[in-house]
Amino acid sequence: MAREDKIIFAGPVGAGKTAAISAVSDVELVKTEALATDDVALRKLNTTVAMDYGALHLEDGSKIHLYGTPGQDRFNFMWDILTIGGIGLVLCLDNAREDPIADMEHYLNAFRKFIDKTDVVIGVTRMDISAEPGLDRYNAKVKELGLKVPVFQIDGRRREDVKIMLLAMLAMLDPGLQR
Ligand SMILES: Nc1nc2c(ncn2[C@@H]2O[C@H](COP(=O)(O)OP(=O)(O)OP(=O)(O)O)[C@@H](O)[C@H]2O)c(=O)[nH]1
Ligand SMILES: [Mg+2]
Repeated sequence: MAREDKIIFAGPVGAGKTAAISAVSDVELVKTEALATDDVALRKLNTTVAMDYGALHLEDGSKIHLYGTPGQDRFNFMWDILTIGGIGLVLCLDNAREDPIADMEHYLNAFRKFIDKTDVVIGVTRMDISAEPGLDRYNAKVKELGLKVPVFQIDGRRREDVKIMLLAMLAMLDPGLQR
């Protein structure tokens, strides 16, 4: 049966949350971006200040609503608001940042309450820019934290990469579903 679900994208500034939702969305993206200031401006021009919204339409008629959070901690009040009603979390991590493994731990902790009730997948972006750390390092850390989370290498700009990761999450949530 066709259904409507909500998935949330989280992760640090520049990890590709807005890019990934934009790449995979079948509707025009609703963005709330502002010109970056302070240290964020060193990474990129624009940054999400409230949320992104996009949607993926599946062949069975289901609609997956996609919400992107702002990466900056100072907007973390939006994180709790945006997770309400969500069925899963996509954690995007920028492999070219200084310590992406520490970033992973930070965001898994920040969203722990939500993750305890739902599922999470990790999409590591920008591995074309920095090949290290490898996915094995992420997997080892996930295990150390006592979690079971699949880790994908994705290019946030590629629709297929993002779609495969989302379908994997939906299959985890509901293995009986035919898609
Ligand atoms: N080279 C490379 N660039 C990528 C990849 N994935 C995303 N990008 C680019 O990296 C940038 C990511 O920026 P955003 O999508 O705005 O990042 P964000 O996570 O929404 O950041 P905030 O909203 O500031 O928290 C964009 O310019 C993307 O086109 C990747 O795998 N490789
Ligand atoms: Mg963004």
